[in-house]
Amino acid sequence: MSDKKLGITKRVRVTPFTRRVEQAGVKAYTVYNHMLLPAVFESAEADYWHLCEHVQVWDVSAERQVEVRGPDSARLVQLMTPRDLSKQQLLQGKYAPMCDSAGRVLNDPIVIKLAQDRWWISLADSDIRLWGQGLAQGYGFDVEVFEPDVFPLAVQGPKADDLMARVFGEEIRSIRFFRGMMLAFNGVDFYVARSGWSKQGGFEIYVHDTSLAEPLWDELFSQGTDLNVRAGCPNGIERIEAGLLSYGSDMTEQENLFECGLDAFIDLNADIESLSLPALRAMADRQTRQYVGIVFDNPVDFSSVANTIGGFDVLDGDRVTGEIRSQTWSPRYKKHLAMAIVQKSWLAGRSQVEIAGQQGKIVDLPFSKDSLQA
Ligand code: THG
Repeated sequence: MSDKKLGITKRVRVTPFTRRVEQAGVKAYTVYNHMLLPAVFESAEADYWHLCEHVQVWDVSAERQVEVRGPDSARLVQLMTPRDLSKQQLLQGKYAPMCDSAGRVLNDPIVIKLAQDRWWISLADSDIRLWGQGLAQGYGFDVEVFEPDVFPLAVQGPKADDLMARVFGEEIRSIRFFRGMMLAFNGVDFYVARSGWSKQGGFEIYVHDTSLAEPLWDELFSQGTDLNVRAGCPNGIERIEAGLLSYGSDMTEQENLFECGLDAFIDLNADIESLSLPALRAMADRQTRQYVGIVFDNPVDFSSVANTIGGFDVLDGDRVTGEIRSQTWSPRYKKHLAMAIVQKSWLAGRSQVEIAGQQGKIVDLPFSKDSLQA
C-alpha cells in the first residue's frame, strides 16, 4: 500500500461508524461502493494475527445493499444471477455472482431473502443498483430498486460467538452458516447472519437504525474487553490464504464466471429465468483462461513485473501469459502466495513458474494445507 493521501470529499461517503473507527486508530482506508472501508488498523500482519486469535468488529458499511421490493422482486433478482434461488429460505443468504448476458461477472454479492417480495443484494464494489433499475424498466417489472440506509457491521474471529451471545443472546449460537435471525438490541430487531468476509467465523449485523450504530459498537466493545475485542477490517493476508477472490481486484467485467471459478456455485441445467444462463451454457467448454494459485518459498519482490493496470505479469519469455492480481507474504505458512489468471494453453502440464527471479509452484485454488505446508 502506498503512503499517498486520498482526499475525502462529499463523493466518498462516511458511515455511522466512522467516528468510532477513527477513535480506534484506523491507519488507512480504501473506497468501496463510493464509501469508506477501513483497510489497516495496526499493520496488515498484526491485524491478521489478532483476527485469527481473538474477535474483531468491522465497519463493512461499504457492502451496500440494493433492496428489491414488490411483486416481481424474486423474478428480477433471479434474472440478475445464474445461481438458482428457487429454494432459498427466508432470512437465508446465498453467494450469488451476477453476470451480464455474455456471462461476464458484474458483482459477486450475497443475496438475502427477507420476504418473498423483499430482497437485499449485499454488494461487492460495483454499481448494481443502476443495472437492476435498468432491467426492471426494460422488462416492465413491478418492483422498486433502491439503496436503503443499511450498514453492515461484522463481528469476526474465533471468539465471535461468545461476544455476540453476550450482546444478542444465546440463540445466535444456533444460527447456521449463511442463515440469519431477527434479533433485538435496545428494543430494535436487526437482521443478524452467520457470514463475513473471513474464514475465521463470525456474524454480520445489518444496522438499519443508525441512531443505534454507535451504541451497538460501544456495547460490543464493553462486553468484549476480556475477549480482547478490537476494531478490524477485511484482511488481505487472511483472504488470500483462504483463496477468496475480491471483485474489482481479482475479478472484473473482463472476466467471465468460469475464469473466476464461480461456476462451482452454479447449476447450468437449472430451470430458471436468468439473463446470463444461455450464454454460460454455450461457453462452458470454450474457456481459455483460469485462476491458479502460485506458492513461493521465499518473499518475492514483484516490482520488476508490475504492469500499468495494477497487476503483475506472468511471462513466458517475452510473452505475457497471465496476470497476478493479488499476492501476499503468509506469516503463518512462511510462503509467498499469489493468485493469477493464466492462459490454459500455457498452463497445460506445467507445475512451476519463475517470477521476479523466484521459482513458484502452481497449485489449485483455494490453497490446500498440503500446498502451503509442503
Ligand atoms: N458480507 C456481506 N456482503 C458482502 C460480503 C460479505 N458483499 C461483498 C463481498 N463480501 C461479497 N463476496 C463474498 C465472497 C465470498 C463469500 C462471501 C461474500 C463467502 N464465501 C464462502 C466460501 O467461499 O467458502 C461460502 C460461499 C457459499 O458456500 O455459498 O463467504 O462478506 N454482507
